[in-house]
Amino acid sequence: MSAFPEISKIQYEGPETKNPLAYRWYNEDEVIEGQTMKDHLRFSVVYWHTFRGSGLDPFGAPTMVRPWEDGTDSVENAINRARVAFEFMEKLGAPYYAFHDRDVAPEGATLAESNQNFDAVAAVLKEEQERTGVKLLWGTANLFSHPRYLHGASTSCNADAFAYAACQVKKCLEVTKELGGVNYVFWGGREGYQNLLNTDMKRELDHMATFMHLAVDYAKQIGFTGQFLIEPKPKEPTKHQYDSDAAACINFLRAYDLTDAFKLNVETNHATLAGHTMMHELEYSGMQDMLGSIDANTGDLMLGWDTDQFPTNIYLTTECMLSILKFGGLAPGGVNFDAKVRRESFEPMDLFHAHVGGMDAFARGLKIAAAIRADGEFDGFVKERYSSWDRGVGADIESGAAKFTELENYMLEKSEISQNVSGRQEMLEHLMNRYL
Ligand code: XLS
Ligand code: NI
Ligand code: NI
Repeated sequence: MSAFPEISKIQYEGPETKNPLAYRWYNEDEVIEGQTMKDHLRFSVVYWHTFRGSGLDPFGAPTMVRPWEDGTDSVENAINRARVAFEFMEKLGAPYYAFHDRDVAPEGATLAESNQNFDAVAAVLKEEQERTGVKLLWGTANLFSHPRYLHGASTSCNADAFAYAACQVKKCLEVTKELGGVNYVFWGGREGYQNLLNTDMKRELDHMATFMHLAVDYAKQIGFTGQFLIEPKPKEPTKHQYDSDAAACINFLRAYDLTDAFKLNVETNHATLAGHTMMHELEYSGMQDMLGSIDANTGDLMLGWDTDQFPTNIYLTTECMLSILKFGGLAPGGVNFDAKVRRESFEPMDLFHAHVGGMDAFARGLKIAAAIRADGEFDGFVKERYSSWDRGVGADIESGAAKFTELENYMLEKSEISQNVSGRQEMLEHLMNRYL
């Protein structure tokens, strides 16, 4: 039985179409810079918001109408939901999905029961993956919802919480491998603090690093070859999350010798919560060869929390795609819609509107970014702006030939620096609009 009988496969109809449930820009086989749009974008649907989001907020009850749910926390309901999820992804034409262990299968009364539930649903996920060709972009373990993790998981003051979390990650790695997942994500959940007066920060960070090493070792042991990713976020649920931004994550990975196994999964809303733009976080990760994947969403800049809205702003998606193309793409990562429909958008159909809009915004951003790159005007401007480093004293500094003494001799002779040139910000912002 179909959960979305009124919806057939979403088609590419081109820029002129007025059909809201058609792609105007996302034409999966269209080749851009030598690669299909499908392979550039590697769109992924998240299980947690899309199939577990209820519309619950601190002020009100769930609002989502989901006729396929039977209202229980049973494995049977979870299996039925999994089939609905694949019908959705197939109709959307999204090639990937991502989940937490506890989104797909219910937590049992014991760890053993939870593992059994997970296996039972994973068998259906596998069957549906084979039926539809939809693949697993990444798996992750939910180490933050259950009360046992109230002080955190790997950074808890309670060593048993670390041990329990290890069991969950062990199992989730096994299932991710079994389902052919191409990445495995760690988002810091409650790894952070509310107050330093009760916190041994050094000890907590050491434990977090130990935890990551144990995961990497276990992946090797079972032959899981997917990419490990760490997802920066500065706050929420804790006041300070240890993985606060790309720079903090990269420093952590370097300090604890984890850079060989990890890259970053950069999320737009987390970037802005950290006081950065998404492009900043992408550039910072990319320049250090640490850009792995993105969680595509957007925040509301008027609100200081993770609103996880679907991205529709073409300026934003263009900036994202400029950075992504510059650093050679995301694979094996992808564009994962870690985004949820608003509480007021409660009909199943809204799930389609949200994803079609997000996918189209990214497809258009990709096309615009490729056009900008083909013209090369921005690149040319930047290259010229730094041209003093291509010759003379600049080249001598970069090569290491010029030390302080040589620089002093140079300036004593020259007496003043060569003339500065305008940064032309307004001209460039205007130029950007020519492509939009
Ligand atoms: C929460 C995070 C989370 C991760 C997966 O803010 O974005 O959803 O992506 O654990
Ligand atoms: Ni995320
Ligand atoms: Ni988030």
